[in-house]
Amino acid sequence: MSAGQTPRGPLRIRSLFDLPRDELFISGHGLCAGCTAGTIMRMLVKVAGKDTIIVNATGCVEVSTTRYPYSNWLVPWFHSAFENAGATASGVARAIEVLQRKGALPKDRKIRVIAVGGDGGTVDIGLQSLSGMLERRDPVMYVLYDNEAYMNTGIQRSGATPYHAWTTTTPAGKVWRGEWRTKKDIAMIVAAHKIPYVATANPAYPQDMVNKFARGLEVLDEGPSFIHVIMACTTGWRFDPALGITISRLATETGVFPLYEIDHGQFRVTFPVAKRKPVIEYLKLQGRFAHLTPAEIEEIQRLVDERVAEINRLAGKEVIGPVAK
Ligand SMILES: Cc1ncc(C[n+]2csc(CCOP(=O)(O)OP(=O)(O)O)c2C)c(N)n1
Ligand code: SF4
Ligand SMILES: [Mg+2]
Repeated sequence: MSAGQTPRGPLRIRSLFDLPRDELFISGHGLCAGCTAGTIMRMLVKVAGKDTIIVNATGCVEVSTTRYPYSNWLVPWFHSAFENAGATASGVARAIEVLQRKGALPKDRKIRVIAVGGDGGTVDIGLQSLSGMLERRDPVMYVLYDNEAYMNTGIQRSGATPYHAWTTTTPAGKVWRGEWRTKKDIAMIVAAHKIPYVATANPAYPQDMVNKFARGLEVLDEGPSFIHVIMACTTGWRFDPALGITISRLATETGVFPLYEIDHGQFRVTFPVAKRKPVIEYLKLQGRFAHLTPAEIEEIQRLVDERVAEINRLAGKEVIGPVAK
């Protein structure tokens, strides 16, 4: 397959060898060693191909990949403000339509617009802008890379920060025990807009992730798509930089971050887990959870169990099993 071709129909990329060899997101960026964002962005533009315009909200990916006068993107790339990637991407997508209508661009040229935003820029300050984009049915695929805090500005909590996680604004001591609110369920908030395609993805399962990117692009003729990607952050989550993919995989193996898609209203878990690993396996590798007591870990396990029960209810059967004893 060459760059620019997206496979038709769901689950067409059977192996990573099916992906184009061309690199459209290249080395030399300033992301921290061990940051999983680079892998996600590289795969994303491989699937999307050359006729892609990226609209990037302010955040780690933006600052680390476009240090003037250099760029790691070999596709057109647009820096939007922190709060309006959705609206900016809408404008770019509609401008392409106008240019095609007026004959300034060939009508049959498929140019895809992808918005990329962090969790702060998506679930908090950019939520209204995203919701407007979804409501208008603008042809944009929105990719949320979720590292669960405002990392670029120094690890402040966001609406996506998980329960009990340490951040600089939710410290861990005698009184405060890290974040005291639970993580906002952004994929379900987006799904409530009834758009053609919503999915969760994880770079530890690259085949599943790239097929979701491909499907998200494929449905754009009908309306927007949204892919929520978990993004392990070595600096903010405080782990050994070699462990990014191991920790990402544990997020799904423990049920913390289930992998599913909602394709035209059809809910499907794309990575069933027969026996879950206990949540402590995920927590113990990360310094942001180092302060937890056994009782607090139990509390988190109970929340994950509840979440898994909810996913199984949506699936109509047990696709994610109990914790292995
Ligand atoms: C209106 C506005 N407020 C604050 C900032 C400062 N700011 C830039 S990036 C950022 C955090 C971004 O967090 P997130 O979206 O989660 O992306 P990450 O840095 O984690 O990749 C903040 C607070 C800004 N650029 N604009
Ligand atoms: S702070 Fe986290 S998200 Fe930002 S570049 Fe470093 S590892 Fe990546
Ligand atoms: Mg973030």
